[in-house]
Amino acid sequence: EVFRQPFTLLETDDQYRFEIDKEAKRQLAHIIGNTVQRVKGSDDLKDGEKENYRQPRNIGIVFSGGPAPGGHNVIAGLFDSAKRANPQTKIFGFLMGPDGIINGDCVELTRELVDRYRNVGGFTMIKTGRTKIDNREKMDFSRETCKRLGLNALVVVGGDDSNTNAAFLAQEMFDDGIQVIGVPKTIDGDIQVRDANGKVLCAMSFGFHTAARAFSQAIANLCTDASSDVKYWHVCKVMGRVASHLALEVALQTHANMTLIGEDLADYVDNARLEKAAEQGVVDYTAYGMTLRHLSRVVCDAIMDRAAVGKNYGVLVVPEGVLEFINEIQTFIIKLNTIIADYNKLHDRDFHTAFLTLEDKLEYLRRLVRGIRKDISYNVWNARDDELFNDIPAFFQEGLLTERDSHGNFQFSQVKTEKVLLDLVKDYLGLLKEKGRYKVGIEEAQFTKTLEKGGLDPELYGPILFENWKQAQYLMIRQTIISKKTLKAALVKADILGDEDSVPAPIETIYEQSVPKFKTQTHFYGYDGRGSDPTRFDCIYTYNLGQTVFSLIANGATGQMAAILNLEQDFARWRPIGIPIAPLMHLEERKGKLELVLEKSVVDVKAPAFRVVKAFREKWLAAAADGDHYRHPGPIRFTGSSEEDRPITLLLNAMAKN
Ligand code: FBP
Repeated sequence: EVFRQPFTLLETDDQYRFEIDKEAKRQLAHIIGNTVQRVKGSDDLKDGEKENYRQPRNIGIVFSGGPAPGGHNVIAGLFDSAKRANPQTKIFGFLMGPDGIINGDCVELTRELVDRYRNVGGFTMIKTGRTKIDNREKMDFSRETCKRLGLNALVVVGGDDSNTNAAFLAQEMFDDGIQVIGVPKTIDGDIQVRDANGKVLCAMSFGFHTAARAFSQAIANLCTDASSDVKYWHVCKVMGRVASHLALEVALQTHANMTLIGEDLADYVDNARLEKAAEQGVVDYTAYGMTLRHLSRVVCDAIMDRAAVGKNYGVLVVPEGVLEFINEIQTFIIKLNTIIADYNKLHDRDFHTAFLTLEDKLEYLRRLVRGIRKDISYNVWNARDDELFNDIPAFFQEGLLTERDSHGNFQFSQVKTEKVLLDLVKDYLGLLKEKGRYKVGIEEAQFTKTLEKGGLDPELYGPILFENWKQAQYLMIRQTIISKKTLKAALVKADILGDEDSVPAPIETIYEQSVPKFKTQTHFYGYDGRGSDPTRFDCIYTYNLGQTVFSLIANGATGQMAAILNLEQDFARWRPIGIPIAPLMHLEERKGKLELVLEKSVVDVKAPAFRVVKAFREKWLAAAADGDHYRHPGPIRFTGSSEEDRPITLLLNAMAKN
């Protein structure tokens, strides 16, 4: 509605409050006083204002960070409204992300080019990159580029780190009169903005819905496959560098048997351990949060519960960033970040190029423990760390020692999280199998089928063998059958079989069927969903974001992020706004030191979306003889309305809004 009118204007909305970080006040003085702006439609403007609104402008736009479906429509929305205000306005697209700004590499976007990419996924039109404009030199180059192009405004389409970049650029170019506007992008869905009183300003970044729907379609297909050939556990790692929003949405969309939510694991409290410590008058802080081993046991329990009713298959969803929520891993990451940063500073050399092999890196850590290297961080890594670190598989050690991205983030997408977890699960299941606790009973009907498959007449052999079968099962449970040979020997000993050669065909399969095999297939849902064409929701959302960006620019704003209120409601009720970025920033550990960044939003375990998943957990695990409860959202649809036209987490969490 707002954008149907020929002009827009901004109105301060003073109902929102922010807790402002002292450092943000100091470093972002020009833009820290910004307030929330409502974009209103207007039929007419006063004389001077009209000219101002319609003045020809040069606007640059850049994609920053990972691709997210809908980015091209942000450009289209901006292009259309800018050209409507003045056809002389020029829009420049910076190539390859922030590098394009630093190197002055850009193209002017024509209508023909913009039209070609409307509603198309990816960031293919101008590409993207992860470079951070984080030092004086890069800042100077960027400023020079903007001035050389005569830019009135620069638009940064990106995630939390990119909007952090946008705030610093707005501060830097304030005196040059170059406005900088951010756009909340990321499939991870972790840019969700609320004010200090919990009032929602941005409920969801764009791209999240599409990626979640693409992952859900594929994972629902696996649920169908798993429950058809009933032999695999499909382990699906789902993107989301830190927050588990995508995994949560997938759980709601598919009802997969088990979905881990990192934030929930971090919230875990081992009450028994706390009580035991309290008896001794101490507080055991290790009782807070889940350990990796404990997590593997939780997964094992689920596998065993299903196995107990004959279901040796299932679908497990693991968020990419799950390890970030495991205490011991988080501690490793922080300690290693410090050690690597200290090394780079002290030796003026890069840790990752100085130590090429894993063994070299491990030796460096060992030398810190032995006190041979008195580097700044030698007391950060102690013997206990070394011991725990040596207990984890080499490929994971390697993962923990890989290079951080340019923003100092640990690159979870490079670590085989699912393998780390599965190896522990397999170890533990092996242990339980040995103890005879991981087993499955076979029903008479299933046994009859086995007889038929073996070419034996169930009528004739059934009554005899079924009697014996019970004994065999009993033996297996009691005597911990660990191999087929042992089973046969036990059957011979119990006079169920004459000798090993007279084993009837079905007995061959008894072992196969009664000692469950934990067979897995692993999948990674990430880059594919990022490249998907946007859903109708994301197409409309992003086009409106583009128009909002232009309104903010045309009305002189800077250091603001474009957003839309009421995303959970009908499109007609959406309200475009500008959110001040600086008041959202806080200090966070990056590359071993504290930096001012935009706060990431993780899953709120008290919010309705998670509470629903928690309430249905047991049902979806379906550890009873009746069927599973999978849900099939189907493919992404571009026309018509369907219950999937908005993220379910968005709809549920809106119930607790404001
Ligand atoms: P953005 O935050 O930049 O949108 O990227 C998110 C993401 O899709 C994460 O889920 C994932 O960890 C990361 O990109 C992987 O990208 P890369 O391979 O470039 O690190």
